[in-house]
Amino acid sequence: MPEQSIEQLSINTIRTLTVDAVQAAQSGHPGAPLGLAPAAYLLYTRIMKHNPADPKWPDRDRFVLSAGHASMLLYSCLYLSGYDLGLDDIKQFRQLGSRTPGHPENFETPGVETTTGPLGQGFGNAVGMAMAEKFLRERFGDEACDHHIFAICSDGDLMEGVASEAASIAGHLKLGRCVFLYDDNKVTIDGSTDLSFSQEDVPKRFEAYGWHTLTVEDGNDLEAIEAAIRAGIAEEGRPTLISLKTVIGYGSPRAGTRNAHSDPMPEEMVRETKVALGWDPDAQFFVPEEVLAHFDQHERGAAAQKEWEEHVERWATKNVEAAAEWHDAWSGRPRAGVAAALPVFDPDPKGVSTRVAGKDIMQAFASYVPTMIGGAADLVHSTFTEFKDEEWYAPGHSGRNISWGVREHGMGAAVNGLALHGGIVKPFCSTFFVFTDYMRPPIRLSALMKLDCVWIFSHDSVAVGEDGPTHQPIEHLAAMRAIPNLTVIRPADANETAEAWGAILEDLSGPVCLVLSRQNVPTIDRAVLAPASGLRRGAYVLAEVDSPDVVLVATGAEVGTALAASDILAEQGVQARVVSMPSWELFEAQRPEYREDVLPAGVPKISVEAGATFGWSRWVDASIGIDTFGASGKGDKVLEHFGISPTAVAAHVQATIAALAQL
Ligand SMILES: Cc1ncc(C[n+]2csc(CCOP(=O)(O)OP(=O)(O)O)c2C)c(N)n1
Ligand SMILES: [Mg+2]
Repeated sequence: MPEQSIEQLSINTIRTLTVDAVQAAQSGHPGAPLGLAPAAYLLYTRIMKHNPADPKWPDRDRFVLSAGHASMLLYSCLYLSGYDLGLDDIKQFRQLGSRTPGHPENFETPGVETTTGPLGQGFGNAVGMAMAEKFLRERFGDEACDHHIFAICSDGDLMEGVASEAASIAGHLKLGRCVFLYDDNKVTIDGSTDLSFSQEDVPKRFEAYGWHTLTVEDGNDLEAIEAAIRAGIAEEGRPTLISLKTVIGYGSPRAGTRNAHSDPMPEEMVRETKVALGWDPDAQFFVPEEVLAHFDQHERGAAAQKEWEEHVERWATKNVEAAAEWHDAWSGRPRAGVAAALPVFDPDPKGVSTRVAGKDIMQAFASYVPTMIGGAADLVHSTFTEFKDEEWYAPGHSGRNISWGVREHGMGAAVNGLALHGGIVKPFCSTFFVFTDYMRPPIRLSALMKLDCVWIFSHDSVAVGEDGPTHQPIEHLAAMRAIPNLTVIRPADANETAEAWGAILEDLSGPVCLVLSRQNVPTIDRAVLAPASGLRRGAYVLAEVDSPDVVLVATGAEVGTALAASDILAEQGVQARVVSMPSWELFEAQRPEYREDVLPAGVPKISVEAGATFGWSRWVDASIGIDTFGASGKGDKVLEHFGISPTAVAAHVQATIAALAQL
């Protein structure tokens, strides 16, 4: 091998490992890692505070590779830094069951902070992480929390709207701990960015968001890159975006072209690339000894962590109460006794909407989760997801109530970042249920990553009323239930809402989608009917009869409708058991005997839900629902129009029993 500086040798090791891994897999994305290797080398060896021996210590710097397709850049750096990832893992790149999957997965690979790949999401995650860092630093002090969020994002990341939303709120909040590198290589999959991204001046756009922007003209200029990153770190009052001009596929014959992005190279081209990088063309997965020694971060990382541990210990002895709270925060759980603090609502036929009940419940548990933060996408006066008497999360001071602005997609990605960071217990956000459409990508990723996010939605059916079909969810329950790992809960009344929160805080891990009504629903008399604690089993017999002719299975507001329909049916000589089924997922997790008890075979079962009937055939024989778009009008009139009223349900049930008997 020709002489190279140790820096250059290290950078070229990242590059050649990438080329060999992609070659072995015959798939992957070598282009970005070839261009970005110098920047990543600097971050991992000179800039970031990180410890390969303990990838989870709280005060580490976070690194997000938003352009997740460049995963080999990250895997190479983690391996070379000394994380628990070996050369054999690199050789298994993209193979089934390996710890080096196609895109980075935070649950597969030590040192990967977040799952990335859907462009723009990582950017939003990184902003959320910076929000978490700021909250914790301002609450506990910089002896406990004092770190940075570094991210690499690509052209595709910055074309996606979600990154714009997240950048806008990051600018507003003056998140000075963000230092993002924009891989300005002017190429995306289909060709030059001139095809679709020619007029936009990215730095100017970010300046307009309130960011500090810098440009580095040469992605191989280590001094210039390091100086820019350090200038970003020094800028405490604004997030920093560094436009780093790189060459996609650097070193390969395809450098600078679209083909460099992901196409596997012919063998001869691989050899040419290695020669251009000063490598032996016959060497595969070659890692020079001196690079391993130079790149290894155990010593530096252990020293950084030790320094922090000493700080935090000193701080904890002086601040016993805050230290206990800090400990709770990182446990991810509420303080003991939260269940007893939850309110019990008196029976009331007029009742209260589950969103308003939710407001009272949140105040009751607020002090048990002092680092729970969240808010709404400009709808807090409708969804009521705020902690009363707590301050806003603002540039100078991080209160617990976040005004996300009208940015559902960015909000979702940032909430994932809050959860990924740690220290924030059960972060949440809210909007109208119909706008899950604007948030599906982050909700899906929260489920993939099993993050403890609480996704709260109000205005959960056509009962929204006058705002009409654009605002009336129809297929949304079905869409949320279709996401694996996501627990969807639609409580029937105020007490089920309290139980839902109890389950979220005490029992459940992973994301929860809490679906609440706009309209009042009767608060069920639990002295007469079954207790609301049945919610924790997903479905339970709410109103029993001697010998059921039919079982009505309802969710949310329609539980009240089903109860009223069962009274009408009783007068007509039909005995209807009413089952409240707030959560399919929780019910699914019960023993088969319990499920059989609640939904017995041999008795006709009919679902009642003001939404698409899609999927209900899994549980019932027939469904009463709404399989068209809604209509504008008074909420109760619209419900009636769609057959969701006690009389209409009773008539429908009679007809269904008759039809089923014919079969
Ligand atoms: C939301 C989303 N849409 C599409 C893709 C597929 N995709 C992967 S990379 C990419 C664009 C590549 O361009 P760039 O982001 O500039 O990365 P580079 O080619 O420079 O590495 C696309 C469209 C994706 N991963 N996520
Ligand atoms: Mg690009």
